[in-house]
Amino acid sequence: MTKKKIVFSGIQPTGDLHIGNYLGAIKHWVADQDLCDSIFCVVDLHAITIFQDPRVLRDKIRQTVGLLLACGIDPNKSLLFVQSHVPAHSELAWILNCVTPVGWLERMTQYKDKAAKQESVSTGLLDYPVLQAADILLYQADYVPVGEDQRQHIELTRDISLRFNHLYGETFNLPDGMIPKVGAKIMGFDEPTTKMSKSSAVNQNFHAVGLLDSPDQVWSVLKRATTDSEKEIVFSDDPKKAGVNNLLTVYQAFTGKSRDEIQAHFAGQLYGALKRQVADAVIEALKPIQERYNQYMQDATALDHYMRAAAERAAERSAPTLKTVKERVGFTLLA
Ligand code: AQP
Repeated sequence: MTKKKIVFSGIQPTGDLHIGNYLGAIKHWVADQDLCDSIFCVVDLHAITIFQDPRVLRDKIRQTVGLLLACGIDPNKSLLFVQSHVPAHSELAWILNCVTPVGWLERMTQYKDKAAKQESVSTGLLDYPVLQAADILLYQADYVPVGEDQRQHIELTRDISLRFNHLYGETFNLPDGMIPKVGAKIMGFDEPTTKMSKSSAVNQNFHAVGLLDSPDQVWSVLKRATTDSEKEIVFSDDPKKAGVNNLLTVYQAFTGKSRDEIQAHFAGQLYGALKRQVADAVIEALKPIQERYNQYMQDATALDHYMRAAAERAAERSAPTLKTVKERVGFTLLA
């Protein structure tokens, strides 16, 4: 029997997960669980690269674990754990810091975008992709399923892997990013030329649809979605049609229908009808997720128990790679 490919991906507990996170990443994590040896992580160490209110963060970490389970991550098939519960991530990140030139990090577009919005930029924000590389390389992942925004970070992980291997001998795998064909970059409904993001959703009330939003909330966002002054309902790369294109992309990703089928269906309809049907498709997809989420969150003890067991499994799995790395760089290991 051929060995299953190792898949690793993470998500930040920085706010309410939205349909962009779902369509760009989570949905594919769920779909590939049977085929792959999957490892998923709630990356709370990444979250604090920008200040988080500790009480809110604590809740969001639990909520994110509950939501991922509710979306269909199956603990019997995949390993889902919280990053700060496994110290090996921080340890490997430090070692990788020492082989990563600062210039590589200063070039990252996500760093530049996020730094531009901060009064004071933490060293952690600059270092974010090195911690991400540590997450991935610690498990010798073959594939990293992510949205389009993470493409550059995966390239950097490969560069760090190559550099470490060059300096210290073959140690890490070279992981590949897996970016979906549909839904890799869902845009904000208020500003369809900007990526939908949790942090923007906090200040702008029709930016995103959250996975826990009620049908009324979903409709209140979608009915205000920015479109254009034309009438044509078509997929288009024209920035002027970005709003309509985004609505159609969300519809396509949730219904699984083809582009041709969708364009034929909406031909001659008005934008109001498009928005209503997109909202209905979203509401229908979110309903079972929300029902399962409410069940998971009712039993806090079971969730804690799950998180502890998962952290132990992750620590066990990551230990051999960390040990090899320490040996390679010349640390003295105690027997
Ligand atoms: N708009 C999006 N469309 C498609 N995929 C997306 N992802 C994020 N936004 C979109 C993918 O979701 C996964 C988890 O993302 P993350 O939480 O680790 O961080 P992020 O990319 O920084 O997400 P946000 O929502 O924009 O969070 P904040 O505002 O806190 O920075 C990743 O695979 C990502 O590609």
